[in-house]
Amino acid sequence: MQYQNIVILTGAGISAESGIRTFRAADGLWEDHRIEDVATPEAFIRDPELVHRFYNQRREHLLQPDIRPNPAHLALARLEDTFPARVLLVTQNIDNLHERAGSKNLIHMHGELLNLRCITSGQVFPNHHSVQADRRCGCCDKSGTLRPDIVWFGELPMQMEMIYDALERCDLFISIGTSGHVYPAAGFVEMANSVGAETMEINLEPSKTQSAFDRHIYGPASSEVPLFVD
Ligand code: BJW
Repeated sequence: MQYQNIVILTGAGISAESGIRTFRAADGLWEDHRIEDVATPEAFIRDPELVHRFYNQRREHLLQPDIRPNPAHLALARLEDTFPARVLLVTQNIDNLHERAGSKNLIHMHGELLNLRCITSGQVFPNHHSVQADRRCGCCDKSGTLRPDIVWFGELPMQMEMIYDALERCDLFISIGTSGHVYPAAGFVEMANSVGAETMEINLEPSKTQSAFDRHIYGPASSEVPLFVD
């Protein structure tokens, strides 16, 4: 393979064919929920019960036995297996389908649905259960301090230093299944372009940032990603 450092960014579109709703489609999550009500730190202060209910429903859905990694997740894990140390996978998704497919060099830049964080200590706890807003925290023994370990609007995404470092060194950047509406992820393609990397978008339709990419593949991720990888 001609590439030494590959950064792959994934978004909700890669998990759509596993049965997880995207955000901005006509049947997407933002059709039923207002961002300001469920995905901001202010919403959590105002109505923690509502925010927990939103994430409880999504957690319960993710843990259904029929929700599994699809051929696109599996193909990315194979790519990493074939070229270890050359592939960094950065996902905006909070599901666990990449790790279940076998990806290891993985950053969840918008957090993880199966983790809770104590707002007092910052400690992160794995959690597969529904959460009530008044649940007592195991570390500080206070109630109301546990929040989903998710990056909401206005909050700093996770592990940004490591991501920027990888982007500065990459020679191939691939964006899969993301609409390009949310920053800073939507700006990664420009960073990759600025260091001379080849850039490619794989998506069902042209994204908001499509003009920034050198190459485009339009179609369902479950067929297009394996075709590209294998
Ligand atoms: C398929 C398919 C199939 C379907 N096959 N494809 C400029 C610079 C920096 C920040 C900003 C800026 N301008 C504004 C901001 C602030 C804000 C922002 O971006 N606002 C915009 C709306 C304008 N950003 C933030 O607040 C972020 N924080 C931040 O900026 O901190 C400051 C800072 C950062 C860095 C350095 C210094 C300072 C935080 C953003 C947090 C996003 N959180 C959410 C919700 C939480 C997680 C959750 O509950 O799940 O994350 S919002 C939601 O959107 C979720 C997603 O991860 C994110 C992206 O959505 P995604 O994945 O693109 O999904 P969709 O639905 O939009 O698109 C799916 C695509 O798939 C479509 O194109 C389909 O066609 C396609 N598709 N089926 C292939 N089968």
